[in-house]
Amino acid sequence: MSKIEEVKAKVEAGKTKLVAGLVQEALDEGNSPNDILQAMVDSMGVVGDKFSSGELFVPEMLIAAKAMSKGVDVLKPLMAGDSSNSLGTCIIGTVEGDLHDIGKNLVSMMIESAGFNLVDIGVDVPAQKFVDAIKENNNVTLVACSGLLTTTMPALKEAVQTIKASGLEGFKVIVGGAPVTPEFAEEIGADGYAPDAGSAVVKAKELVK
Ligand code: B1M
Repeated sequence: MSKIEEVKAKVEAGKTKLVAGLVQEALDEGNSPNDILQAMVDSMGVVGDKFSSGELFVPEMLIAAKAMSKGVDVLKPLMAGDSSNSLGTCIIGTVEGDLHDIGKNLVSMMIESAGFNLVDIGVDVPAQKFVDAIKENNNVTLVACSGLLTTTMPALKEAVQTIKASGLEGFKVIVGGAPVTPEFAEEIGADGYAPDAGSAVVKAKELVK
């Protein structure tokens, strides 16, 4: 088994203590951070499928997520890019009722690398908290709302509409997460949508330029 396959297997199995070391070994073998990251994202897909089919339960999903986070911590410094913060401040959070944060954290990592000052307001974020964060931070140019559950799509809508109704200006709102579609993003009044962390950066730069 290659190191990258080992990383994948240990994330799936939720081996929290082993993943960071294996990610480092995979890097030492010459694998790129992107390939290792993709392997871990694939693992979460497998975990999700096993959850859907009743093979795994919430605690196993949680521990796999923790294992992946340990691996991402090792990759984060290697994916750092422009630290000038020249693109302004980005407020990011997962919407109310939703505890999923791996996707948000990956989007955060990429957006920060692109040159934004990143303010992560966490998970289960009520709509008004996005507005408060915009008021509390300087030079906010982007607000990013993540949602992973079909049941929290209404919360995504509420977040975007509350932000838009606040009367605050000078920023764009981008949404994303597995159940979100470009049509839904448009329908709820978001300025942009991205299907993954890589395209979130492209869209973020396009929106604030
Ligand atoms: Co949950 N979960 N989960 N879960 N979980 C999913 C999402 C699910 C698809 C699993 C399944 O059934 N196959 C399913 C949702 C079904 C649906 O709504 N259609 C589900 C469910 C049902 C639930 C619970 C309801 C289970 C229960 O309690 N019965 C519960 C809800 C809790 C809550 O939030 N209130 C729950 C709980 C959990 C854990 C807490 C155990 C854990 C999360 C831990 C954590 O995040 N710290 C968990 C996990 C780990 C998953 C899966 C397995 C993995 C999620 C993940 O991290 N993926 C997931 C199955 C799956 O994804 N296939 C599942 C990897 C990550 C990199 O991808 O988050 O999609 P993702 O992010 C991507 C893109 O979506 C996009 O870019 C990211 C990177 O490319 N993106 C954006 C995300 N945000 C973006 C924002 C943007 C742009 C792009 O702009 C702002």
